[in-house]
Amino acid sequence: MIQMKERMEANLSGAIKESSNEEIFIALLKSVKDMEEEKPVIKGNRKLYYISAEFLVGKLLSNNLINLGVYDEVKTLLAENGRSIHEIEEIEKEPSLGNGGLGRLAACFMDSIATLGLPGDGIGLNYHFGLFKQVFKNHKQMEEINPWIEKNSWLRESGDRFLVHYKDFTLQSKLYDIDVIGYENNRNKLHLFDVESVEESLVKSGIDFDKTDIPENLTLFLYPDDSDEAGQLLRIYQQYFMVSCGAQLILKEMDEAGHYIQDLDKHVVIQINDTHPSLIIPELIRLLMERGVDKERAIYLVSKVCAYTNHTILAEALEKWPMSYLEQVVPHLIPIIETLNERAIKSYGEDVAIIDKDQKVHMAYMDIHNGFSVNGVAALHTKILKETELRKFYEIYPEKFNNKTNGITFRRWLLHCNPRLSDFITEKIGSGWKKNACELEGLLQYSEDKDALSTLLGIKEANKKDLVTYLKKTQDIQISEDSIFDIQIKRLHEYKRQQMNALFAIYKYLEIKKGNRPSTPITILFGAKAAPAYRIAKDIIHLILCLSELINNDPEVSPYLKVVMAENYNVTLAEKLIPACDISEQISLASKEASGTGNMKFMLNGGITLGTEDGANVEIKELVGEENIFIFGAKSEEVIELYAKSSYKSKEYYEQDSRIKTLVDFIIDPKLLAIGDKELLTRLYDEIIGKDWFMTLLDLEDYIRVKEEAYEAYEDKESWAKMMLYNIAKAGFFSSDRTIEEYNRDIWKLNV
Ligand code: GFP
Repeated sequence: MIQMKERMEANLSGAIKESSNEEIFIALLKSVKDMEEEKPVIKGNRKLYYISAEFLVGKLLSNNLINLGVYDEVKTLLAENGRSIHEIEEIEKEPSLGNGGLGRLAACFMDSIATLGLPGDGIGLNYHFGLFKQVFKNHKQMEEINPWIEKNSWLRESGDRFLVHYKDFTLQSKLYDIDVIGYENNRNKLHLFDVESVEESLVKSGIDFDKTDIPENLTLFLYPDDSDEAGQLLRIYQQYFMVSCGAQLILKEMDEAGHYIQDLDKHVVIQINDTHPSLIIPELIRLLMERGVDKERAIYLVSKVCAYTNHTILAEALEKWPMSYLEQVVPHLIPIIETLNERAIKSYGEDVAIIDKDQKVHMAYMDIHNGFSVNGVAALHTKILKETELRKFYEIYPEKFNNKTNGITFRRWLLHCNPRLSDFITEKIGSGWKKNACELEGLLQYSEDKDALSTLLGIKEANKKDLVTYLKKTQDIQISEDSIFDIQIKRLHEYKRQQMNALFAIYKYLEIKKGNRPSTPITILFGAKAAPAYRIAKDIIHLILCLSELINNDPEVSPYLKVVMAENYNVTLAEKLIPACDISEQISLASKEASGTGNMKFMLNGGITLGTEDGANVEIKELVGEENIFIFGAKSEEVIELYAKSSYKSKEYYEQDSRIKTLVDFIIDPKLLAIGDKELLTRLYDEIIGKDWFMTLLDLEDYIRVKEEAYEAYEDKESWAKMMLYNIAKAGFFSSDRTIEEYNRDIWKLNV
């Protein structure tokens, strides 16, 4: 095998010592791409296509070096030449091809699929500016473009080009591939489709652009604003482009492998990740018919090939496209969708129609009727789908429903992001856990070992120090490494309840003002982007930033409490925050967070969960036991009932609990109004008292109580370290390798 040293020499014009970080990065990129190309592509008689609007892959250099087994070699080579791998890593731009958990899950899955040696490619879009870049101005979120594609990147141009027909024009696709290397295994591909005519200069100020110029704007952004008709049409154009290219690629690969089209169901399985790719169902039927397959048979084949993953029960996130919009964009799909709808009604009645009375197409319903598997992403979520949200469908197709609790790749979320902890684990229990995550349980034998526990605390301290330095250097944020790091990082959404954490910050601020100082200072850290058109979410960010300004500049309070919101939260930042976390905030309203995956990342890195009984928190609790997690709040059955009876009135909580009133009133306290925007703060205040759709005030008191308990527990370092150890040892279940094994065993059936 060619050594990295030789590869680097071949790709660098000068010596490593004398080269710039950029030059070294490019040489490494080229060397790694060469190594990847030398790896065989994983093959099999049956292949998976994981189709998703998002693939939040994160930076790829270290990940790929680890999976290729050369990370240490490169690190040493660079160190011998006086260079640091971490500085080189900084050069890489993070592709922002995802919004949150959904996209990051897809990236973890790609890693595990290749690691397990399964033939499975990703299909998505090559957004030039990805999701927007978040900047804070006047304590508000502003959006800017987030370009990431450079001359030298991980993208490889593939020769494949397909024609995509719309009502008024045709576009030709251009395909880029990114290699996905399994850990000590071979190679799959992530296929990202693009269109040559895209014009980046179309974006004028911020992230505004002409939404009607489809050939020029199609792959500019992930999730362009769809608060108006033009935005919704653009999303349909994007989705159709992705699925049509994907379907054409699948059929091309069938041909190349010499398979008969009639045997599609033997050789292909398509996992539809959320509803954005659902149009692949009618498109694939159409393409099969174009090739002479009879309509009934085409519908049959597609229904044996497609499987659907649901990631949310929030009504607004379950896509429903008006027929009239589909007619404007893809009229050739209409007869097929109508046929699917008629068949569903004929067999099972109007109740489960795909097209509703308002002439809207329910994408999830189309998936359920015309796919062979429907899965939720955590035990509780799947239960809710079966019993409540999709009950009618579960009654018709009980055999289709199954649960696949999410997972995360330990390569990125431990080996790469927390080398100290990863080395500690290997030293204690050997390296088998890297391939078989359940071996982490071996750590439990150290639960009474004072040395091991104090080493664990030392690792956390060192990671906290690193984070302090990083935040200071990159964002000029000053926090104390001696404080409790209490972290909430995730998409900004009312159901995730960052606003409840902000109300806690107000409570703590007022307590300290009264002289009730915490034994250990507290740092409450947030990281979150709000969708540009999501007004309340942006108001919550505004509140947090105003609180941060007030609290951090108050000399009476700031030695004991800091509130910080890191700008432009992304995968790179998560990799720094997670290893340094003491308390992991997982405080969604029970029943609303399908799973969560941040909760798993924190647990694996020794963060202790403070959470509701929601999503995968429930499974974390079962694994670690009540004594190693802080649980609070209403349970999902209670919440579901409150919604069913419309009986939750936030105003009653506000009026009847004087502490709640004080905290909510503080949102419009003159001190905050002097910092922030009166209109925005008042709007949020009114929203919480008048609506509070995700029941913040229902759980606020219990949240304060249990969070105080967690802070108190932190004071006993040894028992805290034991909790950390327990959490790490029990995290093996959440390896995405386990999740993918289950998908393969129950749904994909590859290599059998
Ligand atoms: C969504 C759900 C999460 C879930 C992920 C992956 O992510 O509960 O863990 O999908 O299944 F909401 P976000 O939209 O929160 O990013």
